[in-house]
This record gives sequence, structure tokens and C-alpha cells, in this order.
Amino acid sequence: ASHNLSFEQRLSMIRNKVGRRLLEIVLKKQSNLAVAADVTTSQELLSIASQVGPHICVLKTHVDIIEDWNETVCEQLVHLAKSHQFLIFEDRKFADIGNTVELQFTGGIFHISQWADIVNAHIIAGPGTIQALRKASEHCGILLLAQMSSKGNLAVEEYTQKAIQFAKQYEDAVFGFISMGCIGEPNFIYFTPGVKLEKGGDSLGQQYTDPKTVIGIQKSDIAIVGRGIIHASDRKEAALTYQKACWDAYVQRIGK
Ligand code: 5FU
Repeated sequence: ASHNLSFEQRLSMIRNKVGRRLLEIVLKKQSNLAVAADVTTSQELLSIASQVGPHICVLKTHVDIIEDWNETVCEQLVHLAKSHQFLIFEDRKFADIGNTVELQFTGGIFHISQWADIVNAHIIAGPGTIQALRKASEHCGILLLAQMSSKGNLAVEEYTQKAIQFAKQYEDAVFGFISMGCIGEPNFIYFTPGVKLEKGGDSLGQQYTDPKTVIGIQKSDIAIVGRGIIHASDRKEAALTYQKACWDAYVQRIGK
């Protein structure tokens, strides 16, 4: 499936309000860049959020790798998200039965449902996972993992199609996918991880694609960049470089 509509044209097609808010931010900041802040201290997380904040539409977190997470850190992160206008995407990849997922989403020490704008879920356990997330918070938009970037992953073919089917069934809450490009209709938003200007991978199966290929050829919407920015000597400058590369690829694709 492939379309050539602009973000402006797609705004009114998105049923979930977090999805619409995301496109508003993307358009306003001219940024379809998400940064993956895979760091282990709250100080690093907050400093990344303020360094790259102006250049991103989404900050993607893995809160369970932060060793000193607490409520104050959470408040500071939410504050940075408001002042720089980006959404917080907790990459929790919920995958259990609905009842357990509801507890994982709302409880524990992270209380993800209280601060995350976006969360994602595997479809392996069936629609109960999605039902639990949408029941627990209407303020949080959901992405389904339809494909993955890592070598040998099993999210292919019928599995990918099943994710699309689930998304259509819960379109009020699910506004997009983790996928390697556009795999469906323009009323969903496509997020792609494994993005880096230098092609290649890492020693644990990650596979990188460059922004031009991901946004321009594979027609994804939002590029998720981690180590390409996090490991740069100047993260702010790197974020600006990626912002431009991702936005230029989008503008070229749309043909404006
Ligand atoms: F669903 C996925 C996937 O298929 N590949 C990923 O790499 C998620 N990710 C996340 O994107 C992963 O958990 C990291 O947070 C990020 C990629 O980071 P990198 O440093 O750019 O490789």
C-alpha cells in the first residue's frame, strides 16, 4: 500500500487525537524526527531532551533502563516536552494478556499511563493487550509493532497483516505502527526505528537504513534515531542534521 498525501491532508484522516496532535507538531516544527534516548541516568535523559527538544516531534524513552527514575524526573521530562513541544513515546512494547498489561501500564514504579503520550504493543497476545491500554488511558495513543528492524525478527507477512487488521479494529486508540515504511493506509502514521546516516548495524542484530531511504523510498513518516544522535559529539547539531535529512526526504516525496 502506498499513498502520496501530505501531513496536512492526512491530519483530518487520523481518528485518534494524539495522532492528530503529533501531525500538528510535525507540521509546526517541520520535524518528522524522533530521538531514541537509550541512556541509563535521569540526568542524561533530561539533558538529551533539552538538547534535541527543538528539533524533534517525539522523544522515545525506555524508562526501565533509567537507574534513578523518580517522580521529579518525570515532572521535569513532561515540562521539557511541553516547553519544546514534543510527545513522549514510552517504547514499552506491551505483550502480555490484557489484565497484566493494564497493571504494567498504570502501576509499578513507572506509572506509564500518567505521563506517556504514546505507547506501543506487540500483537502476539491478541487484541486484549490493546483493549487494556485503551481502557486504562484515553490520553495515550497506541502504536502496534507490525515490523521490526532487527535481523531475523518474526514480524513478517501474515503477522504484519494481522497488526494492520487489529489497528483498523481499534482505530480510535491505535494511530500507527512500528514498521519499516508505509505498509497501509494514510489514516495511520508509520514510525521506523533503525535509522542512521551511515548504513550498517551493530553486533546484536540491529540493521540501519538512512533517512532518505526510510522516508523517501520506504515512505515511512517518522524516523526514529538513537545512537546516530546519542553517540554524536554534539547531539544538538546531530539532531539538526537528522531533522533536515528526514524533512527534506519527506518534502521531496510529497513533491512540494
Ligand atoms: F521496535 C523496534 C525495532 O524494531 N527496532 C528498534 O531499534 C524498536 N527499536 C528501538 O529503536 C530500540 O529499542 C532503540 O530504542 C531504538 C533504536 O536505537 P539505535 O541506537 O538507533 O539503534
